[in-house]
Amino acid sequence: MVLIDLINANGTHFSPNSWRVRMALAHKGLAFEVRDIGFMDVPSLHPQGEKVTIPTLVHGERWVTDSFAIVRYLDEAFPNTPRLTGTGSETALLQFFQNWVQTTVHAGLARLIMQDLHRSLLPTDQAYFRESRERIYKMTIEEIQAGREERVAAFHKSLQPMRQSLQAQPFLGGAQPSYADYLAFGGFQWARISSTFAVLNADDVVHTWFERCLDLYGGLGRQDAAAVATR
Ligand SMILES: N[C@@H](CCC(=O)N[C@@H](CS)C(=O)NCC(=O)O)C(=O)O
Repeated sequence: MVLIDLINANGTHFSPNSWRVRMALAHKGLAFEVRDIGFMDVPSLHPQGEKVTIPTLVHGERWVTDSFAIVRYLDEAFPNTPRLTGTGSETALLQFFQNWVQTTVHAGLARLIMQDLHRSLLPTDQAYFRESRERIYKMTIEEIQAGREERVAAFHKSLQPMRQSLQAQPFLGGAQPSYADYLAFGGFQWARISSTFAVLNADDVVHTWFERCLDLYGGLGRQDAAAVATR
């Protein structure tokens, strides 16, 4: 299996949606290779010209794009490994949580790290990234991030649903990590790799949970992020 993943100028994997899949593969104990690309490579990736996004998993002849589709595929293709999606209603609830992660965690973090993220990208990706994000946000990359010191408290407040769960249990999944943990982890890992801005307070249970997630699977998250320290 080959995971196609984005790298930044350090050669570090930063994509939040790819981190979900990396953690899912580790949870299942599945080995994989990685093909490193930049944003500019995405449109020409698929041999028959089909539209793909990152992450994309290639398993033999099979191309699976979209992180949730990849995790469902892994559950089907490797039925003897620990499952991450469940019955119909469990999977629907996970998708609801993914929606919350996108609209609250990713959207909140984006406004705290956007300029740092832009600066961390491959030089060949920066013009495309600026143009596409400025079109979405209808403001400059600099304006997206501006005022973050004043806005970070509102972001912390928005995490209250996670905080309440994590005050009662070590993982969103309970005693053990689940795909819900990897969904939220991806966002915080994206911020950690792309920026030195403290998006969480050290005394926040969400911070403690994130550190716990970084320790999973032999410190998988810390290994890939090690390049940040040498930036
Ligand atoms: N729903 C998809 C979203 C994937 C996605 O948007 N990936 C981003 C990178 S994290 C991408 O491919 N962007 C291409 C671009 O912006 O040109 C998933 O969960 O995998």
